[in-house]
This record gives sequence, structure tokens and C-alpha cells, in this order.
Amino acid sequence: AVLSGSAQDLVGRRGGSRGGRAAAHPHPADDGKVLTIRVADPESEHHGKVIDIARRHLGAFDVVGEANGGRQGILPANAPGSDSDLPSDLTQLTHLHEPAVVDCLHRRYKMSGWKMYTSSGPILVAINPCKNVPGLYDDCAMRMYWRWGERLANGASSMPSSSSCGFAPPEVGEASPPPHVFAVADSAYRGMMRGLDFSRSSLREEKEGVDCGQVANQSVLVSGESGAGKTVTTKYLMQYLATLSKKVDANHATGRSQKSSIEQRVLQSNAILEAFGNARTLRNDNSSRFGKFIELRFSSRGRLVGASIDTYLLEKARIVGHTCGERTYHIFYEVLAKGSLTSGERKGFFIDDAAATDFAITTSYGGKDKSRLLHNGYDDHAKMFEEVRTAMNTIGFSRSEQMEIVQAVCGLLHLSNFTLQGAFLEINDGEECELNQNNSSLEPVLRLLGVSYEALNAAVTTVQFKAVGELVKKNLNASQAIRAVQALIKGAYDSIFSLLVERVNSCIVGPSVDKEVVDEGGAFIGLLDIFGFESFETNSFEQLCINYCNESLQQQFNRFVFKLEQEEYKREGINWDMIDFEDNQDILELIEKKHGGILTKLDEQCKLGMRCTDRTFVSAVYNTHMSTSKRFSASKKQQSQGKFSIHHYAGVVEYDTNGFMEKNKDEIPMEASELFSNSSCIFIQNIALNLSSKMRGTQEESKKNMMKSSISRVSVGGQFTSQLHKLRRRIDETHPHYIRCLKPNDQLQPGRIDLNIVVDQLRCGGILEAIRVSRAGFPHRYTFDHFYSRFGMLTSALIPSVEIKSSHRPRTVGKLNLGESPATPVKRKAPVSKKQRFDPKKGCETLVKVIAQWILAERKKNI
Ligand code: AOV
Ligand code: MG
Repeated sequence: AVLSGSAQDLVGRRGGSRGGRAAAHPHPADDGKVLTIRVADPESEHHGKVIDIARRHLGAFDVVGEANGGRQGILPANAPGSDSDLPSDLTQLTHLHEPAVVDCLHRRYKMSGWKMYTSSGPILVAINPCKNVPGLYDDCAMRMYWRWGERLANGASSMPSSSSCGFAPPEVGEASPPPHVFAVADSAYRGMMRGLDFSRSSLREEKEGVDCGQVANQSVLVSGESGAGKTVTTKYLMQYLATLSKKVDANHATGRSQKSSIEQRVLQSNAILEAFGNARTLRNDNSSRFGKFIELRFSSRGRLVGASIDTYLLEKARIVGHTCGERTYHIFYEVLAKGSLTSGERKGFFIDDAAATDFAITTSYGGKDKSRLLHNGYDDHAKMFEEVRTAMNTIGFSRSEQMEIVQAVCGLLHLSNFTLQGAFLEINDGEECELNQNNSSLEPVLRLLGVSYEALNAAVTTVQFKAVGELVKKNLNASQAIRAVQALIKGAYDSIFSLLVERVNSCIVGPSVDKEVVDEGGAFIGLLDIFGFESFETNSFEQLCINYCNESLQQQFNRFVFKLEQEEYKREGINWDMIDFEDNQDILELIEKKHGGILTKLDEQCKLGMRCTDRTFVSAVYNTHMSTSKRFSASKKQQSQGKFSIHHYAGVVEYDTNGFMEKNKDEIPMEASELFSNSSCIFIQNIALNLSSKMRGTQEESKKNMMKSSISRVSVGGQFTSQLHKLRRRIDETHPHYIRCLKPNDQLQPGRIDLNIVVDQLRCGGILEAIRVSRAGFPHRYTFDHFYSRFGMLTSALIPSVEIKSSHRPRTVGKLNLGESPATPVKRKAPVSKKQRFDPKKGCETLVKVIAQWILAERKKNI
């Protein structure tokens, strides 16, 4: 059936109506049926009817989906075929658009857990299987990828045998390994080794600069929504790389004298960070509440010699409150779980008979923890604690160090109970208060934190501030005192987390001899496990930071993908005119610009002091950006509520500026630092030191100058911006690999895929953006063989003076292969003698060139 005519024809109406004209073009498909319908006005009433008719009358027409930028539409379908014919790389789809991408991912995911992985050019798309898939990550699978990597490196092109293990990927026989997190890890590792070889070779001096292929440092950037599988993926990456490293070790028989190998220590670091930085949320039972970049350092021989971890934006608010059904950080439940500590230890930490329900921290400050079905064992806190202890032992924490950490955690648990009713006694008509000496948590707090009653009472019931150049003390009332306690707990926990990261780093950095190995010519592979783009009903300062981070990474990603595209065209000899690609620099400037950026404005307002509020901040932002940035908007209604919208690459997000100033300042009461610095416990003193290190200048200076009522810190926004710049610079030094994790449904139920959720994530994860970049170039990709089989018969029409020898099938020569030379304009009548035997391959190559020229010409017209 060939569909032609206008939308009116199709819906049985004629003339008179507005819009809705449709043009259907015959398009040669494998089955010779119509593949495209172009509708002039997709919003028109006729459009939906056209779709209905296409459905009803064109059963054989493969309508791949309706989502097209949120509108309904019919797009060209890819050739129908069995699921096993689906490409493992999305960019190999002949027609590259959103519905085709979703359709392909959906069909692959349905087939088996194995096909949860699909490539999209340089990106690995990983859909969370939400269950363990047997054999997917075992030793055998690792060996397979390792052998694949070796073979590819040696130029072989057949799949190694999989008969010896249960691992049987469906793509056996393919020329490249099936997409998998191990394939990415392997490619990063091989890339690093190639880069190291290259830097050693004399070639380096001959060439100007070093291009992507030769950069030794690599990075794997894993992103996705909460629950999409980033952390699990990062762990598998680490596991694979650590295993490779051991292999190198075995090959070279260097031997190790340490009790626990560096690989073990690096892998075990996860357990510690997760205990202190992960929590149960409504979306994920083991949600990481911080971002992390782990640099695995390798020697020039490819042996793992050390690692370092950078963390970003630990969610502090969770320590003093969380919504129903969620929890605070795992470690609090772990130390309280029966069986975690001996009864002597429990007594010592004043948690003898205590349970999670006895502390404000672990009960969401009054909010009831709604029971929800938990999977994956994140409720077996005693077992989790045992894993943390094992990890601490492996990494090298002494027993007394471990006990000091537990002591501090228990101290904070008890301290949180000061926020319950009756902890403060009001004196003097509610204007002043003091700690209630009968409070059952008082004694435990004093003992566990090693502080005196007087110091503690002063720290939580008074505040110091500047008045006429002098530091003045003011008494707090009970509700202010409760807020002071919360600030104390937040500051202390944040410092505990920082101290642990520091300590872990000191244990995994590797012995000095290994550092020398790196200095002598090693390289690193960086693994980034970072929060994906967020857009909730109410978005606050945290979302602005997270989305800012995603914008920045997206820009880096776009530039990389665009560069790769161009390199491919160059390789294939395509006459490629640089097409201007609009990237998101303007959004980044809107947020971070030194003069007038939203975060800069926020800092300015924070520095101005008491006169400034969230309202004055948002007014300053309106004044600066309202008429100047097309990425910024605020309706009258939004303005009355102190809100604004940013038009991010992933969609429009509305931000509520309520609380921005406080969150950005994130002040720690000076009293907190003073209190802890006088503690009798070394670890608590370290907390005070850590708090001080976060302020500008030293605490002593602040006191001397009597300038500040609280420790003046670099703002959270400012700190994050510089961390992000540092991260970008670090990634820019590497050859990046991308993994986009997707969750199939919000409940993380195995076997169920909700396409709306998948489409949203494809948009937010920049996968469609990457495809847009591809589409800005040549979006249709055929192997030469495939192209010839479909369009070969047209060569005689386009180039009439040549004959077709149809029985001949050319070999596959790669995607849209245009030969070595750049495309040249082809005259309709090619000067080929009639007697000359037709070379079908040449004829078809000419046709490809004609089409490439035509596409470029058409695109120029459209631009
Ligand atoms: P996230 O890191 O992306 O969320 P996780 O890596 O914690 O998500 O994954 C969430 C859950 O999905 C895990 O606890 C596993 O149960 C399951 N899962 C993920 N990947 C796999 C896999 N490859 N195989 C089997 N199960 C998997 V967050 O940190 O919340 O942004 O903040
Ligand atoms: Mg995570």
C-alpha cells in the first residue's frame, strides 16, 4: 500500500479547515510500503485522525511510536525484523528518532536481562534489571570481556568461546563485544594502556598535540536518576578494573607484601562511604546522598597502585529530618541494630536497650517511618555493620579508631534527643532557656562527646554576634536552642563524613613506592557516580546545584560527541560543513557567571548580611535576567511567590527560592567548633578542626577580629562551583566514556517497563540530546552492504549510463562509506563509456555521495 495525499484526503474532508495538511511520501522500504507521513501542522485536529487512519488501514505500516517532542506524530519506521535483529547500538538504527530509540530499548530489555545494555554511539545505556541476572557479572563474564579486549587489541574479530561457562551473550559471532559495563571498563583500560604506550613511543614527538585516541587518562561518567543503578554500575566498573589489575600482577609475578591488596582496599572503600553517605529514600533503599569521583591510579604496566575519592554535596538536611518512608544515613541504624556491637560496647555507648525508635535522628523528628517493603537486604543492619567493620579492618582503620567513630555516632544520636520536648527548661518568660539536667540523653552526650555541661549548655543556648565592633553573647529561647542543636548535629556529621573520606583516601592512596610508579608514567581512570538531573514539584537550592552540575557535564558531553561525529565524517571522507550546534553555554552563564550569575547574586546577597533575604535575592535575579536571558523566565504569579524557571537542556524547571540564602550560607555556629575543640576525645577534636578548616581564615582570627557571629565559610554554591570546575578540568584531561543508567519503573520492580518514565530519562540523561547532535550531522546510517541491497537498483536511474550487475553484492565497507576521497559533485550523466563494465560498488558509492551532497544542500536550505 502506498499512502499519498493530504491530511484532508486521509480524513475524508476537503478544503476549508485550518492547517493539518499532510504530505505522505512513498519511501522505499524493505517491504516496499510507505514509511513517511509528514504533517504540516502536527497540532491540528486532522493530525490525530491521520494517525488513527494510519493505524487502522496500514496494519503493515510499522508505526514505531507516538512520542515526538511530546507531540503525537508518525515517524519513519525502521525496517521490521525479529527482536534478535535489533541493533545493539542505537546509532545503527536507520531512522534515528525518539520513538525508534524507545522501541529498540524496550524490545531489547524485554528479551532478557542480558540485553539491558545497549550502546548509543559512545554511550552505554543501562536499564536497571532490578534483580540479579545470573552470570551477568561473574568471573566468567569478566574473563570473556578481558579476552575480547585482548583480541580486539590484537586485531582479531571473533567472539571468544563461551562454552566453558554459563555466560552466553546473544551477540556471539559479532565483530565487537556486546554492550556491557565490563566492555566499557575494558575499553577504558585498553585506552589507557594504548595512551601509555603512545606516550612512550617516539610518535608522540612527531605528532602535534595528542588526540582523543592517545590520551592515557580515562574517565567513565555514570549518571541517571535516583535508583537507576549508578552506584551498582560504578561498583562493577571498579571490580572489573581491580580484577584486571590483579591479572597484570599475576602476569608479572611481582607479589605483594601488604596484608590486604590495594585492589581489596579500594573496593572496600565503597562499604564505608555507603554506610555514612547512603540512606533509604522513597526511590531507592540504598540511595547515595552525595556525588563521588574516584580516581583509580595505575602504574605504567597497568597495575592498580592507588586511588583517591572526591565527594560532592552530602545531603545534610537528611540528618535532622526526612519524609515519611525515608530514613537518615544507614550508619545510625547499623550501630543500633542488635548484634552489631557486644553488650559491653552497647553499654559503653549508652545504647544498652535502645532501638532506632528511641532517637530523634532515626525517627525523622517525630514523623512516623511508614513501613514499606524493602528489597536487597538493606534492612539487615547488623549484617551491613559487619560489612563496614570488615571494610574498616581491610582498609586499615585501627580498632580504637573504629570505636571512636561509633562513639561519635552514638553521641549524635543522643544529642538529637535534645530536640525533643522537655530537653530545655524555659527561664525568664521564654526568652532564655537552659539544658534540662534531668534529660536522660544529657549524661550520654557529655560522656560520648567528652564535653562539660557548661560548655554544652553555652553552645546550644547562647549565640555570639557582633555589635558595635564587639562580640556580644545573647541567650536563645527553647525553639532557637533546638535549631542550634540541629545545626550542631548537621555540622558535626558533615565533618565526620569528610574525615572518613580523608581517612579512606589516606589508606588507598597507596604506599609511596607506588606513587613513584605513577609519577614515572602511570595514568588514572576516573569513575564518576553523580546525581542525575532533578525536577520535582518543588525544587530548591539543592536541585539548582544538581542541575547546574548536569548542565556542565552535558556541555562537556555534547562537545565530545560532536567532536567524535566530525572525526567519523572525516574518516569516511564526507564533505562536512561545520554546522553550528547550539550548546548550553548560555544556561551555564546564567547560573555561574562571575558578574550577575544566579549563584554569584546569591553570594553577593549572603555577604550583605541581615538586610538581605530570599526576597531581595530573587528580586536582584529578576532585575538581571528577566529581559536578557531566554533561558530564564518568571511569570507574574511566580514573581509574587519568589520563584523562577530555568529552561534547562532537559526541560523547564521551576525553582522556589525560599531558603536559598540559609542553605547557601550554611553557617556553623562558632560555639560548635569551640565546644568540640575542647573535647577530651581525639576524634571529636578532629571534628572541630575539620569545621575550622571549612571557614575562611582560622577560628582564632575570627575571634580576634570579633567580626563574625558564626564561622564564615565559603558559600555552598561557591564551593560547589569550584569543585565542579575542578571536576570538569579533570575530565577534560581524560578520554571520557559515558554510561547512562535508566530505571524501568519507579517502583524498581523487575520485568516491568514504563515507557513514559524511560522517555523522560532519555531526555534528561542527554541521550536524545546526543542523538540530536548526530542528527545535526548525518542521522541515517547504513552499512554499505545494507545500503546497496536497498537502493542499488536506483543507481541506474540516477546514473543512467551505467549498468547494474545485480547479482554482485559488495562487501560491507562500513557506515555510509564514501571512500577515501572527499565527496565531489556528481553530474547526472557520468562520463562512463557504454562499453565499460559497471562496477556496482562504485555506482553505489557514487549514489551515496549524491545523497550526502543532497542532505547537506537540504540542510543548508533549512538552516
Ligand atoms: P543509583 O545509585 O542510581 O541511585 P543504585 O545503583 O543504588 O541506584 O541501584 C538501585 C537498586 O537497583 C540497587 O540497590 C539494586 O537493587 C538495583 N540494581 C541496580 N543496578 C543493578 C544491576 N546491574 N543488577 C541488578 N540490580 C541492580 V541514587 O544513589 O538513589 O541516585 O541517589
Ligand atoms: Mg547511588
